[in-house]
Amino acid sequence: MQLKILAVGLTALVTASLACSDDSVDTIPIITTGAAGAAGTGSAGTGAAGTTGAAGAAGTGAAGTGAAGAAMPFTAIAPCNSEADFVTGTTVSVGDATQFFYTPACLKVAAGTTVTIGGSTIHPLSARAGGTSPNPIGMHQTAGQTLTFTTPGFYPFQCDVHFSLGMMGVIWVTP
Ligand SMILES: [Cu+2]
Repeated sequence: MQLKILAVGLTALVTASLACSDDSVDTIPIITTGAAGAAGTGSAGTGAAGTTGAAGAAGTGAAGTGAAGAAMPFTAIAPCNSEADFVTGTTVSVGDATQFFYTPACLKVAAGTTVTIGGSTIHPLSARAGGTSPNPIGMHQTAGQTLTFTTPGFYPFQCDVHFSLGMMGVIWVTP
C-alpha cells in the first residue's frame, strides 16, 4: 500500500515537473547534477635526445628543441621557417635607421664557426626566446657581437626596437 502511494506520488511529481517545464523555459533554473568529470591530464611532451653532440639533452614541453647531434631535426623559428630560408656565411648585418631587417635574417654555419651579428644603438641586439639553450647571443647589445657557435642548434635573435616589424633572425649551427 505504501508502495502504491509512493508510485502515485512520483507520478504526480513527474507530471508536475512536466507541466512546470511547459510554462516558461526561460525562467526555470536548470540544475544539473551528477558526478564531476575527472580532470584531464596530459603528460608533458618530450623531445628525442640527440644521439651525439654536447647538447643532447632531451627537450621538454612545447619547444622541444633540445635535440642536437647527427639526428638534429630542422626547427622552424620565424622568420626562418624552412631550410631554404637559410644562407651560408659568417656575418649578419644591420642597416641604418630606415632598415628594419637583418641581412641575412637566416644564417647557416657549421659548429665552430665564428659569426658576427650586427647591432647598434638604433638596432639593439638580443637573443630571442625559443631555440637552443643556452643561446650565446647577449641581451640588449648596442654593438655587433662576434661569437663562436660551438653547439649545433638554432639560435634566434632580434632587434629590441623593431622585432614587432619582423626584425628577427636565426643562426642555424649544424653539426
Ligand atoms: Cu632595429
